[in-house]
Amino acid sequence: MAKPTTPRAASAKAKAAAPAAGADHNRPRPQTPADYKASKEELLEFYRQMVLIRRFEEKAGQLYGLGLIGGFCHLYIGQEAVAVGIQSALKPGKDSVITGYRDHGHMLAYGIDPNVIMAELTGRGAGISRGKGGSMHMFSVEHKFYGGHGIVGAQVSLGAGLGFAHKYNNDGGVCVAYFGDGAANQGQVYESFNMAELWKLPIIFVIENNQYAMGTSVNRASSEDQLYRRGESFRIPGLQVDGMDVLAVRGATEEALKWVQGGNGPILLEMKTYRYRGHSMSDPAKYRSREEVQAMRDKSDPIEGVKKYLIEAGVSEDDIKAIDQNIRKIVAEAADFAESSPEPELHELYTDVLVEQY
Ligand SMILES: Cc1ncc(C[n+]2csc(CCOP(=O)(O)OP(=O)(O)O)c2C)c(N)n1
Ligand SMILES: [Mg+2]
Repeated sequence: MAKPTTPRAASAKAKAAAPAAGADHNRPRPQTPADYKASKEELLEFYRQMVLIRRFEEKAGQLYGLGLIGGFCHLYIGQEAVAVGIQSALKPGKDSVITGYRDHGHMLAYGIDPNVIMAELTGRGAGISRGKGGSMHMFSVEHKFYGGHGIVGAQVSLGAGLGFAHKYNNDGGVCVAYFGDGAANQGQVYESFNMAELWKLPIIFVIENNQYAMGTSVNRASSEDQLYRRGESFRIPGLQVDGMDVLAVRGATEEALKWVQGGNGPILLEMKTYRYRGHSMSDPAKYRSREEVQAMRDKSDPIEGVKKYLIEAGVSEDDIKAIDQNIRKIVAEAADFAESSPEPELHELYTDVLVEQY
């Protein structure tokens, strides 16, 4: 079994890719980002959002076990700092986001109501996709959140389209297209890279490198496992970031936004992160040891990391506990709502399946 490197060991917070051999050394490069300097209030908000994602996902896992959630369900536990750090730098209603099927955490980080996300998971009419999308197919046009996609890598091409729309409409927005380390080996990703750079589209490609694609470690599946270099042959610069540290994530996002908004075209962020749970709810867990997962939890947990920052900023343990209790209440209410609200009516079977826009 190939042993993945830990996010912290692999990068000193963030590093920029060296230009590839033979590259044009005169062209500008993004700066190596610094960690974001958060105020106490911002740290509290990061903590609140990350704990919300963690507790929400734990509850979703429980509801799945009880048979209340059907179909697929991919939990985001361990990766919270990525969505929270990036979303915090975006302009709500202006910038757009698209991701794969591991999408609940992204929606929560976007401030979408936990009740309607949980109700979608349980297939209820009050769910964000009216109970017909489920875990992998959630959207909120209002929040410019464009899903939720089950085809590995497909969202990257769709994201390039969103980037194109921002440019075409000259609306000043930026698209963030998330995908996994496994998706990084899909062909359409590179077709999208080519067009995005050629047309200087305002898009940030974010690889959430959680070290595994289902049961295959990135080192086993990738000839170039330093994924932040993957855009270089298209002249897309890359940054590798400690995705377990929300301040490193936010700092890199600031740099990426500066790059894209400066008219330089796309940029690639590789977030080194880790998922604690199985790929989906059925996972034989034979491809890594318990010790590996435990070591990551002990050394690099993103929530414990923010807690440390909070304590350094003078926030008391009691204040932190009060946030934890409040989040437990919000999640319990979301679960109650999701269990008690009705399933969609039969006559709704064919409604809202296709949105026609001309
Ligand atoms: C085109 C396509 N091929 C294969 C699958 C099956 N599949 C679903 S998830 C997955 C692994 C993807 O891993 P990664 O991109 O690292 O994302 P992660 O699950 O780690 O978030 C695969 C192979 C799929 N859904 N779509
Ligand atoms: Mg992965």
